[in-house]
Amino acid sequence: MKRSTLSSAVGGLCLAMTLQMLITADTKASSPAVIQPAVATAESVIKLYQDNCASCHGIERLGSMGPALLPQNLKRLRKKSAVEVISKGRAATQMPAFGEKLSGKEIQSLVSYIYTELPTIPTWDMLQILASRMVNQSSDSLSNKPVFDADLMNLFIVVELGDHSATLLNGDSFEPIHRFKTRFALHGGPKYSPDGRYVYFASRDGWISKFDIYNLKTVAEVRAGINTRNLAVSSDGRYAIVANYLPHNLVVLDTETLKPLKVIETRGRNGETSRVSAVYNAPPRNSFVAAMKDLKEVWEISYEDEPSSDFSGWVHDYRKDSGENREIEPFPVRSIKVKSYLDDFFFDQSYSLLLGASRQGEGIVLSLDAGRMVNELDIPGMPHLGSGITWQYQGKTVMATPNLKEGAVSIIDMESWETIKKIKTNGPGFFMRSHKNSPYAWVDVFFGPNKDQVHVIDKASLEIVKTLIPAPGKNAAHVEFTKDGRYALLSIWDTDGALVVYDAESLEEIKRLPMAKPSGKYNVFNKTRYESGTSH
Ligand code: DHE
Repeated sequence: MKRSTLSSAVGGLCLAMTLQMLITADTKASSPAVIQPAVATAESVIKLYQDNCASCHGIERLGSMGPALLPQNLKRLRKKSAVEVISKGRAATQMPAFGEKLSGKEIQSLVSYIYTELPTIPTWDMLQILASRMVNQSSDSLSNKPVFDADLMNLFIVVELGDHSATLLNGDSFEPIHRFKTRFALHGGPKYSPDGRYVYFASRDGWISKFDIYNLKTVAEVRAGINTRNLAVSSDGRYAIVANYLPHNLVVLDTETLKPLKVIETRGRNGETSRVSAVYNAPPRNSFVAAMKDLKEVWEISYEDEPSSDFSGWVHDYRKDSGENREIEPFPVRSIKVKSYLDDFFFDQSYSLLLGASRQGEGIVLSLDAGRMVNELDIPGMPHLGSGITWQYQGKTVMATPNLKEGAVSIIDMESWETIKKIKTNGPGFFMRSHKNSPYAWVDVFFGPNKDQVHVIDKASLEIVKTLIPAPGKNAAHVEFTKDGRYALLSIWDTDGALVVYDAESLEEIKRLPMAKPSGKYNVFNKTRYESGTSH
């Protein structure tokens, strides 16, 4: 298999020219090499793919709104299951069912097609990342004061998927301050700098955008991957890390310039590479923690200037020299073995425990300090731990997580790890939220006939006390609270949608703002303070 790299293309250029090329934004370099389909593939399959799959999975199968469809990204999906996914759709994703539209033979041929290697493995290396970088405005020419008047800690960014935009919202008046274009198909929560001035977005096709809230401008962008999961920002605000499905790597960026500092290939102890399920910042540890989709390993990546000795056995030792006096490179990796693949995870509030699960529901409690599993997590179905939250219940800390397959919210005691209660809901849910000042936790019913419902759970009695239907027939989902927890903001997830503001105590509607398929909303205070009721 031939590898195409930009570095070989520029191999003949002198260093000065190369550097110039890297500094200048090169839009051509912002797309991975165009891949020609394998000669042996029948034209009809290609047409079938282009007509039915390409709009979400990319013309070249490199992923866009949907994941890349290449053998190296489909390792955990048997061909038989792939037939099922195409025929019946995939739970908890935007993947529709094609069983009615395509014949069995057509589905089979599509499956063979997506498991066929591309003639050239696309690369997206350090040089390509650097060459994709665009700086729209230097920070020297921008004001250090906001160009609007508002409580800077009570601002929200609301992502609108309908027309690939975002709105900066005043969290006191609930008036939009500014609406701007984003990259195509953002996914995962945008992440703020610790002071809340900048917000970083990741799109599914790898673009990272830095938006200056004070000046209402996208100041820099870089394409960090071909098919991206999410990004995290370090506690000191100096670094961002991007988790990719394609290539199989993590990319560390300098947040000031968005220049790539390190590309960490996610190659495990068994020599195989893996997609990254997700990466998060672990504030007290000064590290990023990542779960792997195709490896039974969790990685911790230190961003300390002088990483602790825990990181001296960094993962690349498995492949390289492990001499005792070797210097530790920046962003060293510590790999912890786990018993199952982790598709999703979150932390306890001290960040010493990682609570993770595969989409098949094999849950674990991992001690990051001890570097080993300390308990099992009883969460069958398809838990959505990325949306897990914690609160105090009868003197204990409990965690709660919605389930993408079952109409239930599991409440788990974080000392005994026993399920205290499984609250039955009117269908599987995607997102769960609360706030330390609120007596309630909110969970949506994202899937099924009751997708227009949102349950409000009393955190003291663990009972559903109200079920809201803000827009009958339209998907209602994803809640976020204001800084003080007095108001809860909810999305009507529809092209002709809205953001609905509720009084979080009386549960009465306060305001409704029309929006284009608003998805997530992110409060600066709650996010930068890692509030226990919200995602991190
Ligand atoms: Fe997400 C966050 C994984 C499908 C909307 N989603 C996340 C995160 C992960 C994840 C790991 C946490 C990253 C972060 O915030 O930094 N999502 C997955 C999947 O594995 C899944 C099921 C399949 C997939 O397509 O990748 C999936 N997600 C979806 C959707 O279909 C949603 C509803 C629409 C969309 O945008 O594609 C969706 N995911 C979101 C949103 C967040 C998110 C809005 C941020 C939530 C938050 O409040 O932090």
